[in-house]
Amino acid sequence: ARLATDLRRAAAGHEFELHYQPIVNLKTGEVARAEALLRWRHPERGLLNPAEFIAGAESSGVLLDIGDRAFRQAADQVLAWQRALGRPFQVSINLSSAQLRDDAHGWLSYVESLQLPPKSLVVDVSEDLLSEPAGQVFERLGRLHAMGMQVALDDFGTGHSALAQLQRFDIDFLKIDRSFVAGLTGNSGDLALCEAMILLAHKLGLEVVAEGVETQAQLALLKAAGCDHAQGYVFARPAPAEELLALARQGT
Ligand code: G
Ligand code: G
Ligand code: NA
Repeated sequence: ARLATDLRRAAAGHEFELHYQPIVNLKTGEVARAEALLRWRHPERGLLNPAEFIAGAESSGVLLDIGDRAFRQAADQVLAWQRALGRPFQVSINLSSAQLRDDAHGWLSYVESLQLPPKSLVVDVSEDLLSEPAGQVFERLGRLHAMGMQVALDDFGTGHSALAQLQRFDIDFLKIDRSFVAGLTGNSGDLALCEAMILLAHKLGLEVVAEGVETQAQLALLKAAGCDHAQGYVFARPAPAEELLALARQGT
């Protein structure tokens, strides 16, 4: 209850901000997209990562409000960057399954009102989405696509989804969970799993983003396996919007 009260106060007081991590196109080296990640600038505890508040925000229902504000902010940001860069740029933003289902807070209508250029936004949803009743999810993904947005399946390989569900839903990107990337250079079989996920995704017409890439050795293995995009500390940590713009200008 204390956390819920804190979170509501924080949302109203604009204590939440978005940091952005570049997503690098491994074929061209270009930074043409970034992932928006929520941070809580707590008055006493400093800058907090989602791990420290998302679960509490979700269970207390406050995440619908916080996530909605974050979504609007990311949509405004992508427009500003496209104007500053004079070229297409894409921002991906995380949505909880509850947010995707519930548009009571109006994030979808807000984005519609902006009339963003196609492919300005990617919605990152968890693999658990695939176990939801198909009708509702179809309808929602259809509306996102009709607006020109794309959809990425986050943390792929860690959930409980049946592979059969993958081809039933209209998804554009598959994001390989960083736990597989972390094991790439060991003997764990993670290299085989990454290669198989990339092959599967490509067969289904999806592009692949590897998450949590920390070393040049991991990067080289992913490139050799045909991975399309990567993000991680090897390129940059999540950082405030100004830093992302500088990276997007210079490429990598
Ligand atoms: O930044 P960090 O790696 O700690 O983020 C971890 C997770 O927090 C993300 O994978 C995502 O599930 C969640 N998250 C981050 N930003 C947002 C956001 O803006 N909205 C929602 N709903 N979840 C977010
Ligand atoms: O679940 P999601 O993919 O949104 O998680 C992103 C989280 O991972 C963020 O909290 C971000 O700060 C963190 N992150 C980003 N790049 C790296 C990385 O290269 N290594 C590790 N360990 N974490 C990363
Ligand atoms: Na994500």
